[in-house]
Amino acid sequence: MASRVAIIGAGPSGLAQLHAFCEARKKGADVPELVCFEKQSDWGGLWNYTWRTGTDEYGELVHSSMYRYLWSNGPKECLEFADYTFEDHFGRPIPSFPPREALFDYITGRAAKSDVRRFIQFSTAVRWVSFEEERGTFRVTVERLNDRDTRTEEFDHVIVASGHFSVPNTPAYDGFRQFPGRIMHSHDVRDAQEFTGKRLLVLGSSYSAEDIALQSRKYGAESVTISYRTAPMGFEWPDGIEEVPLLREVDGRTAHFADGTTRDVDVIVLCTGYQHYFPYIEDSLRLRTTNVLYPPNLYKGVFWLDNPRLAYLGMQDQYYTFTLFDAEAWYARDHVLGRIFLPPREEMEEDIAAWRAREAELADPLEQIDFQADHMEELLKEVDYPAFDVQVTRDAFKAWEHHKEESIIGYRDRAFASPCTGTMAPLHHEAWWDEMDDSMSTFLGDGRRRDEFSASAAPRPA
Ligand code: FAD
Ligand code: NA7
Repeated sequence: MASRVAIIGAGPSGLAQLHAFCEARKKGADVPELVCFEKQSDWGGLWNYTWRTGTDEYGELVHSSMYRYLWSNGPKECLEFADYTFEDHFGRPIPSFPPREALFDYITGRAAKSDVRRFIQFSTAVRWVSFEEERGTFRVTVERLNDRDTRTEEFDHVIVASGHFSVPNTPAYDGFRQFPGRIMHSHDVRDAQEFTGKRLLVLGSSYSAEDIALQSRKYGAESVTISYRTAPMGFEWPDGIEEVPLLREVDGRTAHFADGTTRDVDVIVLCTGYQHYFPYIEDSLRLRTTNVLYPPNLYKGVFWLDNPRLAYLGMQDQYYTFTLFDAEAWYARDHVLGRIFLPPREEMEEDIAAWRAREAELADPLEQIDFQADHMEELLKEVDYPAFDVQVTRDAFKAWEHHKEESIIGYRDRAFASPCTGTMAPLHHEAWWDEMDDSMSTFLGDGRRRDEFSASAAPRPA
C-alpha cells in the first residue's frame, strides 16, 4: 500500500478526497499519510469568495471566479452528499437553490465534521510535479507563500484537484483595443451593481453568460445584449435582455454582429469559458483538454492513462458536481488503498475511447445528463459510498432543464425532493427575481430585508 499521497487543492474535490480517506479510516482501514496543498488561505475552492481580482496578496492568480448574488444554478438535491445531507447540516429542509454562502457553508461543514483541516497546508502553492522513473515516486515542489520557503517532497500517489474554472479563455475581437469602456472576463466580475445604468455586451452562450446577463439586469443594467458563437440559449429573456449572433468587430462603442445589426454598448463581459491550466505539472503527466464530459486520457474520468498513480478529480464539464466528485474521490481512494485494481493499459484505452465516442453522439442536454449520471453510477457501484437515489437526480436535472425553458427568471423558484431523505424542499420566501439579498442569514431567516441593502439597491428594471 502507498505510504504518502499528495492532494492538490482543497476545493470541493480535494475536500471530498480527504473526507473519503477519513471515512475509510473510521471503518478500520490503514490509510497512508495525506498531505493536501492549497494555495489559498482558506478552503472551499471557487466557493471561497474573494473581493480580489487579478493577483492575490502573494502575486498568485486569484482562483475564485464567483461573484456576489451567485445562487446555485442547479437544484441542490442533485449535488447532495449522501453521507451528509442538507438536513444534517442545516437542521431542517431548505429551498432547492441556495446562494453561494449557504453552499460554501454546506461543503465546508462536512469537511469540518470529519476534521480534514489538519491535513491541509494553506497558502502553499504547488510549483512542479514530476515522476522519477528510477524511484517510482512523484516529486512535488511546493512554495509556502508567506515566507517563500520552497521544498520538494516525495509521494507515491498524486491527486490533482485544482479545478478548471479559474483561468479565463479570453478571445479578442477587432476594435477591442480602441473600445472606450471596460472589457472584462466573467472570472473578474464581482458585483453586478457595477453595471447599473450601463449597456452590456455579454459574449458566450453558456452558464456564465446566462447568469451574468440575468443578474446584471436584475441589479439595474440598462440593457444586456448576449452574442452567441454557435447557438443562442433561446430562453424567453426578460425585458432588456436579447440574444444576437456572433460579434464581428467593435467600432468605438458600436458592436457589429454577424447578422449586420449593431448595438452601442458601455461594457463588454467575456463569458467565454475557462482553460484547463496546469502549469505545475510536467508535460508527460499534464491533462490537455477542453471543457467536455469525458476528457481524454483519463480512465474512469480519473486516472492518468500513462501513469494511473496520478489521478485527476472534477475535470469534467459539470452537470453533477459534489456527488460526482465524491464518486471519483471514493474510487481514487480505493485504488490507493489497493482495493480496486485497474486493467491493462489497452483495456483502459478502449474504455476511454468508448465513452468519448458516446459523448460525441449525445444529441441534447437530457442525453448529456444521463451520460454523466451513468459515468457517476459506474464509479459508485464499485465503492462503499452510501446509497442515494440517482434516478431522482436524473429526473430533477431533466425537470430543471424544462423549468429553464418555461421561465429563465423563475426556474430557481421550484422545489425538488432530496434523493437521500425523500424530503421535499420548501420554497424560498421571495421569488428569485425579486430577491436582492443573497446572504445566508436572509436565506435561512424570516425573510426580512436588510435595511442597508434596500437603501443601496439599484433602480429595478421594469
Ligand atoms: P475548485 O473549486 O476550483 O477548487 C480547486 C482548488 O485548488 C482551489 O482552492 C485552488 O486554490 C486550489 N489550487 C489551484 N491551483 C493550485 C496550486 N498550484 N497549488 C495549490 N492549490 C491550488 N457548481 C455547482 O454545483 N453549482 C453552482 O451553482 C456552480 N456555480 C458555479 C459558478 C461559477 C462562476 C463557476 C466558475 C463554477 C460553478 N460551479 C458550480 C462549478 C464548480 O466547478 C464546482 O462547484 C466546484 O467548485 C469544483 O470543485 P473543485 O474542487 O474541482 O475545483
Ligand atoms: P462554458 O460552459 O465552457 O461556456 C463557454 C462559452 O463561451 C460557450 O458558450 C462558448 O461558445 C463561448 N465561447 C468560447 N470562445 C468563444 C469565442 N471566441 N467567441 C465567442 N464565444 C466563445 O463556460 P461558462 O463560464 O459559461 O461556465 C463554466 C462554469 O461556470 C459552469 O460549470 C457553471 O456552473 C459556471 P460555443 O457554444 O462553444 O460556441
